[in-house]
Amino acid sequence: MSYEKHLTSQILSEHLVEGSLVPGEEIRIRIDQTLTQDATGTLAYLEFMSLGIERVKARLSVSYVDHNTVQTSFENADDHLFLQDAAARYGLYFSRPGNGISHQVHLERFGVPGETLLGSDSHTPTAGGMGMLAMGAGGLDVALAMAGEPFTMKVPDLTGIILKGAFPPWVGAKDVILSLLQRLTVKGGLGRILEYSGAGLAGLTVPERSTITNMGAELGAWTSIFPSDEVTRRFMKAQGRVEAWRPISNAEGVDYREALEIDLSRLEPMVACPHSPDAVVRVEDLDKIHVDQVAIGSCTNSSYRDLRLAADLLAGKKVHPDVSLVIAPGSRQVMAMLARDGSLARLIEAGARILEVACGPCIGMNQAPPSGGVSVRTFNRNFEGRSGTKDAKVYLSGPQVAAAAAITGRIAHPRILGMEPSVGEPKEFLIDDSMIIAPPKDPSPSRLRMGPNIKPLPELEPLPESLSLAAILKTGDNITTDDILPGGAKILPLRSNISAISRFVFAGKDPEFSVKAKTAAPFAVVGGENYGQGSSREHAALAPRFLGLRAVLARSFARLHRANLINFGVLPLIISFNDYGKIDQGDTLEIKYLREGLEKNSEISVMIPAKSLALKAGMDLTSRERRIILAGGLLNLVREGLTKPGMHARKQ
Ligand code: MIC
Ligand code: SF4
Repeated sequence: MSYEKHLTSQILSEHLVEGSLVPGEEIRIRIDQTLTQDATGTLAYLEFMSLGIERVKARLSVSYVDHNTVQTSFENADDHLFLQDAAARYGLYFSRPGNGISHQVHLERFGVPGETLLGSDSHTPTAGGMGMLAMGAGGLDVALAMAGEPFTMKVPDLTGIILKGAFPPWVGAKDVILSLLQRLTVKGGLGRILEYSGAGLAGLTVPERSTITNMGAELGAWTSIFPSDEVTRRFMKAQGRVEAWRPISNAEGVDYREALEIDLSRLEPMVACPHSPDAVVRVEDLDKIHVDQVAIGSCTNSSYRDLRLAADLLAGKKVHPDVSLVIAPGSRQVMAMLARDGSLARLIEAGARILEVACGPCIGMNQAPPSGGVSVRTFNRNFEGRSGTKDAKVYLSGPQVAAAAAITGRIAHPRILGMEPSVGEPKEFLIDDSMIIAPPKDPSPSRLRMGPNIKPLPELEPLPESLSLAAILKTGDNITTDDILPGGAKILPLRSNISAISRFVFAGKDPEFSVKAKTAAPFAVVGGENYGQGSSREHAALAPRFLGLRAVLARSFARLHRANLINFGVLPLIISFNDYGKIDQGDTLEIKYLREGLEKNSEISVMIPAKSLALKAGMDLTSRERRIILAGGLLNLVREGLTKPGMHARKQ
């Protein structure tokens, strides 16, 4: 495989600061753009401020407010003010609450093909739909990118996804990614970038491509990317930004060591069943399922075209009396266009409940389903309890299946609605950037309002020589960051206050977990495969660390969560299937000569004295990662100016 000729490698080469483009090697790349959203952003700006840098150095940085928009108390409103002030002081664009979901707005107003984007949200790869190399990261990594530091990553393997044919009626972009999830599972993309190519591309608009790259996050992929072509040019022209367009695609004759082909014409409407995005089946294969709620929106499916399609399907009909239909448009641009062309009126007349332009129900920030209820959502995640209702059953689908469910009250093939309306891409989008505040040209130290819930970052201790850890929790496979630190309207407003939010660590599994953890500290958690899948929220690493977490022993880790654990000085140890079986919740684990073992990056011995057992745990850490853990976290290391490879950790 010639790595240099691929789309991804062209972008990586243009941005390479250090290292060589060999899969598995560590490289450092220049980041052109960053984005944050409010739920991860407050911590990211606190981290940025602690670096003591006066102005953002990335070419373009945008701070969005889209998650915590329900203001039942002062916390979220205070966070919004802090973020607005921080943007003005440090030189970022600020997208005000009400302007839209970061990923949708970024596509519309800021994305540039061929550039790199690092965002403190796992769905940052949405911008891969327009040919950006867009990656999710923890807030601290994004803070460093804002400070002008190159981003460190391992060169991922590439998987080619070759698209051919065109969609039959009632099938759309969501069915492409759902069928990939069915084939590859939530672990299928680990360590890989998915590159899309083939004759089928021509029929996919940028928002459709972005639905696919958005949900590449659910495959566990580093990111996903489409070429930038004539379709991309048309999209950017319609957004009034054609001057920022450039073509970028694979060179002639590239091949992939691993490639999958998808014939779009053979796809059928699909749904992901509770409680995992890869529990995918054909709609036709489901028995009759009664639906209580339908939600259309989220960063996956709330482009103008998606919502216009839903409005056209609902036109002249009424929402089924047993169903509550909610609509959350992805951006103010989308909402305004729906209002102007009459789609909004059609949705309202059909009986839809119109929510504000934000993440809303996707993160449990509204519209939790009824107890035991069934919700059909055009979203990307259906993890247990994420909707806010523990026993709800959430199905993920495209807008066609969702509209059919809203009208009929059951999950059914949308062909029962008659003919699929044809909805094209607009030639011109409605452009009004008045809800985006540009940074002042000459920043002067301006005010920085920090409400009482915004607390300083906790100080973290360096790694000790030995650890005696209580294994207070043993989990199964595919534990999500929503399991580790849930979202929802009660907990999300505490994102700026680590001490307060730490009370909710693993609260869905055991409401007393944080109390037990504090008593048992230092402690370890034992996990199965793909530990920490899902969100980029670094709170899921920092809050347990604050309670006393020093090591997670798992069979494998999701990339983003692993990076966040390391950034906060927690050891991600890899154990075998056999050893996983030998550890019980409640065991005490002894690890000796830790610093020495880490400096050598060798396997370390984990003893369970009560069982007279000695297990081997792998580390597979890069030299930079080892230095971060030894220092007790990335901030400690950065403060000492020791982030560059080849530099030695301080002696403690
Ligand atoms: C999510 O979809 O889980 C979130 C909420 O957008 C997260 C970020 C967060 O937890 O703030 C993500 O995907 O990274
Ligand atoms: Fe927001 Fe949901 Fe997208 Fe996360 S997945 S950014 S919560 S809309």
